[in-house]
Amino acid sequence: MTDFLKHFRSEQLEKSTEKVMNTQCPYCSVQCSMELVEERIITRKRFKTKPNKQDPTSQGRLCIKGANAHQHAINGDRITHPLIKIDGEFVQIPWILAYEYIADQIKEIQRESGRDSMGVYGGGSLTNEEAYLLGKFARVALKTKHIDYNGRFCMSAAATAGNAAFGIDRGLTNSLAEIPDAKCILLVGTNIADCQPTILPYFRKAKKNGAFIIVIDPRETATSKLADLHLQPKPGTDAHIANGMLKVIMDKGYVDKAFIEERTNDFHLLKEDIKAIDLKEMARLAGVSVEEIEQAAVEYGQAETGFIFTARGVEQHANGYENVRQFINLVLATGKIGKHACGYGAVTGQGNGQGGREHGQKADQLPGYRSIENPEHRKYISEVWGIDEKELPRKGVSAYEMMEKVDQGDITGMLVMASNPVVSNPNGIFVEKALKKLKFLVVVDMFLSETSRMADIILPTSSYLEDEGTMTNLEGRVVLRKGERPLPGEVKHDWQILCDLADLLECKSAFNFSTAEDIFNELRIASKGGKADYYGITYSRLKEEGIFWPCPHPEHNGTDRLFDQSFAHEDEKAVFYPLPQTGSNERISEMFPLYLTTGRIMEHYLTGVQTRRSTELNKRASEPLLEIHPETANQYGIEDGVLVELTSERGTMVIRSKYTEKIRRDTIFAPFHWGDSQSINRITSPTLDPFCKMPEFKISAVRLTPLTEKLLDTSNKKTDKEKEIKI
Ligand SMILES: Nc1nc2c(c(=O)[nH]1)N[C@H]1C(S)=C(S)[C@@H](COP(=O)(O)OP(=O)(O)OC[C@H]3O[C@@H](n4cnc5c(=O)[nH]c(N)nc54)[C@H](O)[C@@H]3O)O[C@H]1N2
Ligand SMILES: Nc1nc2c(c(=O)[nH]1)N[C@H]1C(S)=C(S)[C@@H](COP(=O)(O)OP(=O)(O)OC[C@H]3O[C@@H](n4cnc5c(=O)[nH]c(N)nc54)[C@H](O)[C@@H]3O)O[C@H]1N2
Ligand code: SF4
Ligand SMILES: [Mo]
Repeated sequence: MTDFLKHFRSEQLEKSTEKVMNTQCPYCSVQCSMELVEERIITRKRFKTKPNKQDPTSQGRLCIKGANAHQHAINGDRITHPLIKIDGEFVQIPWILAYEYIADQIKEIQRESGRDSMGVYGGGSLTNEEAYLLGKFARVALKTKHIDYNGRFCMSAAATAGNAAFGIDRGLTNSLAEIPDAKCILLVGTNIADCQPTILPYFRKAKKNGAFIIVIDPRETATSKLADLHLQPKPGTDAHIANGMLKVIMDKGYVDKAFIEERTNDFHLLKEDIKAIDLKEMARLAGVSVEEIEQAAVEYGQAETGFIFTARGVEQHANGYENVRQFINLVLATGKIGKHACGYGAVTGQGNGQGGREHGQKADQLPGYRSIENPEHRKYISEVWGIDEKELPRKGVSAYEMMEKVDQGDITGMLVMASNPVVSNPNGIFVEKALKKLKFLVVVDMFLSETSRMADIILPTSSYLEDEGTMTNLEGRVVLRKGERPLPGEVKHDWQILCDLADLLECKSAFNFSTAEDIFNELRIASKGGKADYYGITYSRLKEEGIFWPCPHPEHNGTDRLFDQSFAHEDEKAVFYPLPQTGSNERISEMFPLYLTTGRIMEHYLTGVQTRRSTELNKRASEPLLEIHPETANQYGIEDGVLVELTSERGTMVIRSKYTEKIRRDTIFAPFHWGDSQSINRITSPTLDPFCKMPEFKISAVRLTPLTEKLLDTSNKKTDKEKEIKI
């Protein structure tokens, strides 16, 4: 380097500035905290992330998504001004005009067709404060019963099962710190290595300490590499495995009779039925061997301590609720709960998937996990909100059912905040068509997503770097997210937008908040005495460690392990569930001969609106890939790496094939992180679980056509006659 260049370089470095922001990854439920260092060298900016070693959950780890999360927040695609659609084009509009237009539209729609003609659709990325405020906005400012959120597709099966079995829905019953001491761990339909990568070391440690790890997943995954035993069932058959395991556990005498007697109800309802089931039949239905079920049962049954974890692989089914209940039956029958290194966990998905499902975004719910149909709960919340109880709407319908109501013309206006329903709902083609029928759609987002681009108005919101608030991680630990970056352009926080709109809807006094902390202080009171009691948590208490709810008063240390002494039902007992009654309607047939299951890859997050805008992540995975066994592919004339059309009864989508021997021959797998013709939800089934309204994302009957062949064969006629093959 010449002296001149050396001199220039050192001057340049002198002129560089550094800004350090404390933050948390916006993506999954681990909520890994970090420092983001912004270096400015003359006009160039450079970002570096440093994981926070003091983080009690991530213990100083970050995954590839967290390390690159800022790339979407600083992306030039960010919407920084309100936009209104005029003649099909978005143009900037001042906030005040946008607000006035929205308020006028809402008033007109509600005058014309009643209060419930407005729908509100929320998301699990919102902070607790915003999720709480969105629920209040729907009930108090819009006075509509129609509110639900994307968590319906995420945690609803486990949430409903947890409430019914234990009387409370907190994803993990214990803190992660107890995992390394467990002697047997069942991971059912959960791919932690790709979906919550920074907590995988807890499981590795358990294995090192001698734990026997069982994975149940139709695919070999990065998680199943940890397994001592991997069962690869047909999608949708988990309940058969759980029931088979319970039979073995009962036959071999591993049941904890004292625990069942003292701490549970209804064991008698399933005892005889389980005795009568045929293990061979369970194995046949699930597509695994009797020996595998036996070994899993013996290992779990005889272990001194143990955990069962379930996630969307078990839950996103038409019988997802029952699936979860069958696994909880195993936990209860062996008494492995309420003590050290023993428990159950529904592995929460979204950043605030846990908190987002506690404070009133759900159709039937009020803050603190109160019920909107319970007279005492209604009275309490009406008082907190300063309204007449009679004014408080009753329960509405679930997320996908709202789309049906849009289609039927019962809902004609909608506010979407923090979701991309066109890509994440099942039966996506129908959903897109339905949303086109809306008279008015307003979307609050950071980007032009597949949904926001359909809006009449888009309001620009803050990213995780800018938005302060609390998040509740997968452990049930409430943590404080700092919003240290200044708001770009004219962007506002979600909560500010709700307060401003409420003002124009003549509800100013109920939405008179000037900070996120003000909202949290109201949430504390609204949740007081509820199941998800946050009353004892304050911003000043939320330092590095966070606090586990329930935390009923400011001197309380929070509750890291649940059910030590009692369950949360009135009689303090947990409840068994009888044999399952329901199942999937999806049948493979001559026309649709394969099972499709869907899920995630490490590099992308949900519908990809954020991660597809991260250069680094997009470089690593730029299109969806269909995982298919080479033998299956050969059968349908599909080469490796070619475009394939996937078709179900609902529609078609296009995807590139990727050979893998890690999947069952009767099953194919696709991620759902892409939109438009690459959206897998164009073909998924809208059948909902009757208990919790979870769609069956994890099973669709489909057929494959190589795209070139299809282009050549224009007739492509298949008979409508389907030969049913029972699952
Ligand atoms: N990289 C990444 N991480 C994420 C997310 C993301 O989009 N990307 N999203 C977050 C969110 S919101 C969520 S909900 C979680 C989801 O976390 P997970 O539930 O772990 O993720 P999935 O990939 O949906 O499904 C898990 C596994 O279920 C298997 N599976 C499919 N069908 C069945 C079945 O019938 N039975 C059984 N036993 N297994 C089956 C799939 O093969 C898959 O490996 O991840 C969170 N973390
Ligand atoms: N086939 C199939 N479909 C699935 C699943 C599956 O496994 N298979 N999983 C389901 C699950 S578990 C989930 S959780 C859903 C998720 O589905 P979606 O709700 O559609 O999730 P996202 O892609 O996170 O959409 C979030 C949108 O909100 C924006 N956003 C992010 N943060 C904020 C914020 O703080 N405020 C506002 N206003 N906007 C924000 C993002 O830019 C993005 O456009 O998908 C479900 N759909
Ligand atoms: S995606 Fe999840 S595991 Fe990865 S850094 Fe973010 S919060 Fe942590
Ligand atoms: Mo989720």
